[in-house]
Amino acid sequence: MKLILAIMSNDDSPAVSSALTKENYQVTRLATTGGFLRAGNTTLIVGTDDDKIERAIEVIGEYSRRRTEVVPSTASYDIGRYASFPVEVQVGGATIFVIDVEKFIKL
Ligand code: 2BA
Repeated sequence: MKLILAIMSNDDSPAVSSALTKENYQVTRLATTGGFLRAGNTTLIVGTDDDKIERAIEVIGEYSRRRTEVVPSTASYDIGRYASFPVEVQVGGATIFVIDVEKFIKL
């Protein structure tokens, strides 16, 4: 058995969590904070059999893929007026650790 720790954005975690649950993985969601940005993110804990790890990683990747989104920039002064221009930002992505589980007990 192995334990997956998957850190992702708060926006992606509900979709990842429900996709995993639909495929019969057991999931625990933790509200976490990145040490560098000090912004909230989500860590999912998934304990599962060794042969189900690759599929779980696929599902996580499918719903938290790093992608580009176009958002309005903060307004700047241009052609005699303040205007907001769309800018491309990178969102999503997941950091995944897979750890061997020595013992798994449910009491
Ligand atoms: P990512 O590398 O995609 O990491 C996203 C979040 O995943 C991190 O949030 C942290 O919560 C977790 N994480 C990543 N690698 C980890 C590890 N080896 N151990 C434990 N947790 C880990 P933040 O710490 O807020 O970092 C946000 C983003 O800032 C990172 O995105 C990376 O692009 C950048 N970053 C992080 N530390 C950096 C540093 N020392 N110098 C420059 N950039 C850094």
